[in-house]
Amino acid sequence: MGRQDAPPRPLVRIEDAHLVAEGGTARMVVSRLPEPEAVADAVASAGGGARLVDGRLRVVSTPSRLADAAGRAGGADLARQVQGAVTAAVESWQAPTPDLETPAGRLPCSAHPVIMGVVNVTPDSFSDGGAFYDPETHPEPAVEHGRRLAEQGAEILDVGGESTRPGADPAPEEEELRRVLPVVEALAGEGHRVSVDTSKAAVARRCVQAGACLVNDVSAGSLDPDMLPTVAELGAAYLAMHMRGTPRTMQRDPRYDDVVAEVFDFLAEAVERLEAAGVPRSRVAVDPGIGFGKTVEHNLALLRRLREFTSLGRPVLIGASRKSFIGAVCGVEDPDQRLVGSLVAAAHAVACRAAVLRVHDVAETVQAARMAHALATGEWGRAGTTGDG
Ligand code: HH2
Repeated sequence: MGRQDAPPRPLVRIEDAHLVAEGGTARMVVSRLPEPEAVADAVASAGGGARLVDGRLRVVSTPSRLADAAGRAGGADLARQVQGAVTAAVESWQAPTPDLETPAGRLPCSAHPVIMGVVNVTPDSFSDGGAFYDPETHPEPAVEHGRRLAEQGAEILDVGGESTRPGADPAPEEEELRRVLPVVEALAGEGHRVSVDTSKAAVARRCVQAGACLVNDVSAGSLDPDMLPTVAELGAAYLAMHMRGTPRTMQRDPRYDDVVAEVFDFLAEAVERLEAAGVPRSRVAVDPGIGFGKTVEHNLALLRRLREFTSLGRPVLIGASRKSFIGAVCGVEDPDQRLVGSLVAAAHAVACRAAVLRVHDVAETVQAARMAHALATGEWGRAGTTGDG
């Protein structure tokens, strides 16, 4: 049976599971459930609470009671699928973040928050456009900036040659390569862990061949059909981000019925799509895409309910640094002046179990993230070390 014909597996998102001990109760939402009305009725007839919202079943139950209800409504196969999906989601909600496998070794996401330093090699990025890119002196300012961020505690350097700020025009492939390739080569050559921020398969290919270990694709493969097969072939790690439309169009009146549900389902399906293309889950991280086709309210909802994304069982990256929703909330026009708001957002994301923070201000974020992690987990001894990867 081709993949197209395979029935979709239920997707389970845990909303809250404070009560979960062995077999305890969780508040969960199940998408892509066959016959959701029948399952909702079966849950209700067993005395449980169930509600259908946009075809998604919202239920307070235990994994086994929900599986029993699915069995009564849809037979043993559905019961097994639901049991498997719920158990995996509850386990991911409770367990430490899984590490990310990369060709440069394991990125240890479970031990402490990982800081990804932004190395923009663009003339037009929203917060630091042109600061590290001048065709005359290229690539030295960007390489020097990357070195400095690594010294300050960045464990990954994210090199990008195309601005994704709202309304930005795409950079031609040759131009993007001219910007990023020498920077990737130099930083990876010095032993730094490098990711390349690109939506173009050809750029990803050249940069991975030059030593990048992670492809950070804000389009999750939607802008270039060659992207997923290329990543699979190269054996690189991959970061799938949610975006509505393209950078040019994404801020034109974005609307969602339920932004958390829709972004979650998109990322879950992206993980499945990647797996089908030959990129194993162990090499995939996910990102809800703060500011990419979202209003201030959407960004706040995604951040407030960030922990729900741990049900995906993959490391979650957050890129909130200096973004305009921080400017809107705090009344700060200049992106350069949004440090305090950015640090609060970073600390909140860590408390909600974000594994990786993509930031411009590395030294300050290292301190905020260490403190937030220590407060959330009680662990502090190993924060900021590079682990054993
Ligand atoms: N944000 C930007 C760019 N790339 N990648 C991921 N995974 N997540 C993000 O939130 C993200 C990203 C935008 O920030 P910046 O690189 O500073 O600006 P610009 O795109 O204008 O270069």
